[in-house]
Amino acid sequence: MTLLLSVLFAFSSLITSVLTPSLSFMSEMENSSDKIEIVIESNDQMRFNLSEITVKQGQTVVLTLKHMGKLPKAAMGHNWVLLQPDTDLATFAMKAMKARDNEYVPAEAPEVVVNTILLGGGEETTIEFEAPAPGTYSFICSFPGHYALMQGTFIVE
Ligand SMILES: [Cu+2]
Repeated sequence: MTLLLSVLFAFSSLITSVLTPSLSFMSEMENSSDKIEIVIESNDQMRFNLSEITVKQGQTVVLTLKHMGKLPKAAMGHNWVLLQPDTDLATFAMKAMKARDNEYVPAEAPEVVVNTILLGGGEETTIEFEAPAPGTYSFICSFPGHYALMQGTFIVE
């Protein structure tokens, strides 16, 4: 079955590459498998609009965080912090709270896989990173008091 599918796939790829100009074929491949673009919104009600994000191992993740609110960073700052599987969120949030000088991301934190800068209302930022090893990760906003409402699951398949 698997062999048949691969043969079929190879055949259809061949047809596609014959029929499609090679440049657009390549960019199609990039969007569908090598690269995934994610947009996550946050707001003045202290919420993300996504609670689960799924990517594939080795994919280049291009993640844009948008702050759709109006409140300034000092009052309603939001970031997106990806944490290693099994991180205790309450413990990490406590540590993050003390890292005010580093926008609430502890400088030496093995729990942090990757993070964005801290945004105020109306701002947005984009980060690009390689999807880590397969597993179930957590993401939070590490601004003091936000993680309880602003958290979600990041799955790498
Ligand atoms: Cu926040």
